[in-house]
Amino acid sequence: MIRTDWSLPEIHDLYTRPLLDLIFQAAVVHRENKSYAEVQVSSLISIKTGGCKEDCSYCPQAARYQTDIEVEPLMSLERVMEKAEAAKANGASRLCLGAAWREVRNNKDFDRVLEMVSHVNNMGLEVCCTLGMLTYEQAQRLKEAGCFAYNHNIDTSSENYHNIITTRHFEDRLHTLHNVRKAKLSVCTGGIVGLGETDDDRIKMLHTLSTMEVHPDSVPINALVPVKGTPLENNERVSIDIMVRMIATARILMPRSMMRLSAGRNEMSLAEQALCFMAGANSIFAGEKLLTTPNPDFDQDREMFKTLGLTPRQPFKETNHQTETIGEAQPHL
Ligand code: SAM
Ligand code: DTB
Ligand code: SF4
Repeated sequence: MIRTDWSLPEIHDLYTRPLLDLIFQAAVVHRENKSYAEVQVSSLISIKTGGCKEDCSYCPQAARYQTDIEVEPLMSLERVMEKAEAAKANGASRLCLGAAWREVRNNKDFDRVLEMVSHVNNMGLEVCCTLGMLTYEQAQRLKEAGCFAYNHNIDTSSENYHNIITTRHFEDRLHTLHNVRKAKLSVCTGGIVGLGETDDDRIKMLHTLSTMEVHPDSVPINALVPVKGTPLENNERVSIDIMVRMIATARILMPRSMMRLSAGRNEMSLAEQALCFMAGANSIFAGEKLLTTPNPDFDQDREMFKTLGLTPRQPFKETNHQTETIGEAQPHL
């Protein structure tokens, strides 16, 4: 049964259960889905890198921090297609186009992004975009161009938000997510652990996600990748049990959503990742780079899939969504 009325004490009780009990409970929920051994392989392309106006304290692409990132203009369509072909050849079924923008503007750059979306969709890949804040009209234009999903993370609890980002509000994120849902794009939203948040913040973030009117279709759980020059550069790595608790609790709360084991895999052993898959993760970002930081390469992940008996999920496959939108977005071939 899908519930959107979870209470904070209920989520607290799940999140604080003895770890192995929690993993077992989440694994039982996960195995009710007959495709539990299928993992979505999504690849990222940073189509516009660095120079962002926002002050997200984890992000190497914020213009105000001195990081080693080279600021680059919007990538050409040709370059995006080359990278998309390579990702497809390596078994990716979804391609996520990321831009270091505060918000989308109705200009030539957005027109070029729409072209990229349309071309990548025509290759038979699910296209996801993450371009910052979006109006309803812009979300509709993305949908019409063939975009499948939109990623827009809430990152942390509403209470902790202002400690991490001051140039926009938690409600701005919710507003964009509302526009995305209304335009019938698949909703991808999650957060980061390791920002210096408390367990309470993590529980509140899970509460926000699991009490949305409709659960997000996919939920990325990122572990902070600390980058030199950002305010969080010296944050300590959170221990693996936090990552596992987040994924397991999210799996129980949102049984039909894709749980993406996102940033931070480069620092995780195979055994640690295996625990995350056991706890209900069924999606990863693959390819040697996330947006600007290193990630395990395709070969490493192929090896991991072989060892753990996982298989890559095909694009545009029906999921047990609460919404009707997902099966509809077929590639315009
Ligand atoms: N600019 C757009 C936005 O903020 O929505 C899209 C790109 S932004 C880099 C996408 C997401 O990446 C952020 O919301 C955050 O959750 C995640 N992220 C960024 N830097 C990260 C880091 N150093 N470690 C982990 N996750 C990170
Ligand atoms: C998400 O939740 N994680 C991805 C994707 N959505 C866009 C980004 C992770 C970025 C990690 C830092 C970097 O590589 O710049
Ligand atoms: Fe800009 Fe997105 Fe990075 Fe924030 S997370 S600084 S909005 S690129």
